[in-house]
Amino acid sequence: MTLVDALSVIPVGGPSLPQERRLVTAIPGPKSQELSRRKSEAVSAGVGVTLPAYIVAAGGGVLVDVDGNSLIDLGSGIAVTGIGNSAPEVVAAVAAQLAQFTHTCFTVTPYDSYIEVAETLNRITPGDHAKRSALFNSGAEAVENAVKIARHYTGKQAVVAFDHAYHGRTTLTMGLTAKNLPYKNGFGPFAAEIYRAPTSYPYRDAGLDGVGAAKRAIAQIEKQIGADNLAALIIEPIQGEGGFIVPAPGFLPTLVDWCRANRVVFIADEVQTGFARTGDLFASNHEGIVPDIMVLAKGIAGGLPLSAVTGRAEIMDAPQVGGIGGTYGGNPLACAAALATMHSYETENLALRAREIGAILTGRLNAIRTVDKRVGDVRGRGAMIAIEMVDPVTGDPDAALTGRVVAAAHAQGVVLLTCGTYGNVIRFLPPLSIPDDLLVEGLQVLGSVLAAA
Ligand code: PLZ
Repeated sequence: MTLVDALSVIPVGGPSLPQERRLVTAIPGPKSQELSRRKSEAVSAGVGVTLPAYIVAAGGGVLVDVDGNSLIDLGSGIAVTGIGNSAPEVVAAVAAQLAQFTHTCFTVTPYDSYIEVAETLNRITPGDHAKRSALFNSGAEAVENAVKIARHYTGKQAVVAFDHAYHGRTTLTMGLTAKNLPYKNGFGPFAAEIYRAPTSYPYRDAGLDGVGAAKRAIAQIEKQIGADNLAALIIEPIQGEGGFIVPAPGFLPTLVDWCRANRVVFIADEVQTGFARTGDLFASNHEGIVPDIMVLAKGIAGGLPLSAVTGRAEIMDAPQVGGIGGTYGGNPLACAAALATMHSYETENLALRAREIGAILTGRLNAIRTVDKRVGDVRGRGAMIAIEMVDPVTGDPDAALTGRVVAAAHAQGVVLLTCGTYGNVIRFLPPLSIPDDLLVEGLQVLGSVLAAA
């Protein structure tokens, strides 16, 4: 068999894939380029692509493309495949469910796996009060439902989101999301009764501590909205798309206390931070906060589309029967995947693995920062770490440098993502199944492309 023949045999995904970076063509290779041409003819131009290498198999810490290149995965499909792509326990659980039934609609004729997912979420999320959960498909859909439930429970309408927030792309969630391009531009009008408050951004907030930042936000909310009109405050415990912004200590607990004193529902959007990613099962645990409602998605089901709203029983039970639902929410395949995934998070101590990955990331990235002042900040928790690229003299965001570095890393076979309101943050979200040596190799590539940029 020639090399070309060997590469034309599509490998099976999962952790048994060779855990190596292997470049056999330029990135993207000829087959990917042909698919990009078909994409532009067939797919809406509004659907963008970060790295146009078309994938045929993935697992452990690699993505294998149609040209036979093996790329180092430092993105997990945006923080989704925490337990790895095609993790064997997920494959087995979904295959077993696939042979039984694929769909009934839980709100027509139900099945037990939906209940078991809800029971698991109620048990593992912060707080030992009575809880209820409801299941949906996407993060945005879950955010929408969290807001609907909070409004119904409080009888109030206003919702506060924060600077640098990201909560989705639907009409309600676009309004909650802060950044105009690419998410909102031209898609208005946005939903009513959404207000924005200042956040805590320690790198750019010099001198303002967490309690001070919370007081600033609360003063603005009280002046401009009034707690009597406010149903909910929604916040990501670490802001994801906005730039991996970890708020100063005291910020989140002060907001939670104010919400509780004012009958405002505190919603933690843990869509990106959830499920072991930050080195704890949930980022709220690092802050010692107990949200009234948590919104969960991404890492919950090993790559299958599932999202959840979990919250205090009295809040979650407020809507009328039939008021919450949807055709696919809590699909049986996604529930089977979620049960296998959540079982692994608990029994394999993947939070510890996230902390180990975090130690490698922060150690190497801080070493780069000490010699390259264009790396202004290294921040994040666990396997959710980012660097903020700046002009070393003025401290201004440097989006152009960020773009050059990431493009060069892609060409070297390392899947890296950016984020940040100013487009100047490079984020690291490796699958927790990545071997150490592959992670280190990815960081070495980053170091060399940065030095050359
Ligand atoms: N809340 C905190 O991070 C999704 C967006 C990718 P959906 N983030 C990735 C993109 O460019 O569309 C996200 C999030 C937080 C909500 C969402 C929305 O989750 O599953 O993409 O709807």
